[in-house]
Order: sequence, then C-alpha cells, then structure tokens
Amino acid sequence: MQRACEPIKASLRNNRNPLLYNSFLASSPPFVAIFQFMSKLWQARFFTTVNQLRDLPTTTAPEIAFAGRSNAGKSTAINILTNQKGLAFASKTPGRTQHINYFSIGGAHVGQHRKDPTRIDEIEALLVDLPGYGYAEVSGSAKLHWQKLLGDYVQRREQLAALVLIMDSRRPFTELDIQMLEWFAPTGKPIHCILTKADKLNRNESTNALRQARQMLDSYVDEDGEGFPFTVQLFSALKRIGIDEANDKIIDLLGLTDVERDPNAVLIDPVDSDD
Ligand SMILES: Nc1nc2c(ncn2[C@@H]2O[C@H](COP(=O)(O)OP(=O)(O)OP(=O)(O)O)[C@@H](O)[C@H]2O)c(=O)[nH]1
Ligand SMILES: [Mg+2]
Repeated sequence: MQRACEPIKASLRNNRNPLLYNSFLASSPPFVAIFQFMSKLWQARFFTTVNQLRDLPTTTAPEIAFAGRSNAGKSTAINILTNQKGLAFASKTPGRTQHINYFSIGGAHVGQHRKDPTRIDEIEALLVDLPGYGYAEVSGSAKLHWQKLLGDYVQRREQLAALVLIMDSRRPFTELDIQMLEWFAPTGKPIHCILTKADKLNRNESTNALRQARQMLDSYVDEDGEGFPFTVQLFSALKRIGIDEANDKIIDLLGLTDVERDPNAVLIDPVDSDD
C-alpha cells in the first residue's frame, strides 16, 4: 500500500497544496495508519468575519484569539501555524486586518470538498485573527471603536479559552499590549506571549528578550500573591523558529489532541521580511 501510493503522494507534494495532499491521506485509511503527520491546525479554514460584537458566531467550540499591535505578525503567525499561505491576510501595510476573522478547525472534510459548508456543530475549535491596535493612521473614532470592541471581546467572550499576545521581539509590552494583558488577566484564562521576528535578533538579544519578558510576566500577581497563567516564547515565521512550540501550546490551550508530525510534510514558503 505504501509503495503503491508513493507516486501519487509525490505528485501531490509537488503541487504544494497541503490540503489536497492531506485529503488524499484522509481518503486512504490504511495509509493514514502509516503516515500521520499534519498538525490539527493545518485543517483550519475560513469561517466568518465580523465587525460588531453582536455578530460574533454562536459557536460553542473553544476559541483562541491572536491579539497584538498592527504589523506585529498576527496574520503571518496564523498562516505559518496553519501551513496555508493566504489564509489570514498578511501585509506590509499596517492596519490590514480590520475585522475579526474566524478560522474553524473540524466540521469539514479537510480539503476533500474545499467549498463544502462547514458543519457548525462539528467545529472542534476556532482561531481568531483580531484587528491590530496602535496603528497611528486610523482616525480617532475608528480607533475608539476597535479599542472598545477588542476590550469587550477579550473580557466577555466566554468561548475564548486563551489569548495569544503577539509582540515584536524588538519592542514588546508597549502600553497597548499591557492594556490588553490587563484586560484579560482578571478572567484567569491563560495568555501565551509570542515574541515574533526573532530573526531580527542575535543570540544574545534573543536570550535577553525572553528573559525580560518572563520577568515582566512574573511581576503580575493576584491579591493572594499568586502568579497568572502567562507563558512566553520566541518565534520567527521567516526562519521558522518556535513553530512547533507555538503549535503544541495552542493545541493544548484549545484542548485538542494533535497528530504525530512527519518531518517530511510539505511546508509553505517562508514569509517576506517586513524591513
Ligand atoms: N522578519 C520577519 N518579518 C515578519 C515575521 N512575521 C511577520 N513578518 C512581516 O511583518 C509584516 C506584518 O505582518 P502581518 O502578519 O500582516 O501583521 P499583523 O499583526 O497581522 O498586522 P495587522 O493586520 O495590521 O494587525 C509583514 O510584512 C510580514 O511579512 C517574522 O517572523 N520575521
Ligand atoms: Mg493581520
């Protein structure tokens, strides 16, 4: 079985379409038993986009939101983690993600019928790409609208299992990042900080950035002197640093079980550097 499938497998790989490739594996049960390699996050597909809290989906599956300053690399991180180049719209122009974009995991026959409707009751988890904050050129009223929307969303959304706070490793914990952290901390839910663009730092700078971030997070304690469930890691979409660590953390925070990964799986090309 393994040998018979090899030419088809190779041709699908050459197509560089992980969905097609995965669908082939999914449709070949004996094969799957031999090669189970993709992350569950690779199953992500666009679900919906919303602009007002009242339009948030009525799904009950746990969701994890990617928050951070505009241009920090949220959309890029989603693309790398889902291994889909164009899933979340990443761009050199700050302020590109202006709506709340939802991507679903589960509820679809991965890649087999790309356009088949997602079965809402079968969705296992959702990834949420939030609009970036701190983008200077947004008008005052639009800024207020987004700030209120983000604050209300992270504080009130019950389905939100955890927050991924994406920060540029060269300038983490800006005033608005701290505001986001302090909005969410009282919920008692975990925050996983991802220090992106680590390719811009040398080894020493990376070590320092991580240590300082840990110190910053450890400085938060509740009224009983207990720390918060905050974690941090380095990440680079460009050099593929920290991708497995982020994947495993997100899978865990969403309560999913990942499949074993194959080191030969087809990966999307690295992103363009922004500067
Ligand atoms: N060097 C480097 N550049 C990166 C990395 N991640 C993202 N970028 C670049 O940073 C720019 C912004 O990335 P996005 O993912 O669009 O940022 P965003 O946080 O979604 O921005 P908004 O949608 O405006 O909130 C793009 O040019 C990316 O290619 C990285 O790890 N290293
Ligand atoms: Mg974006």
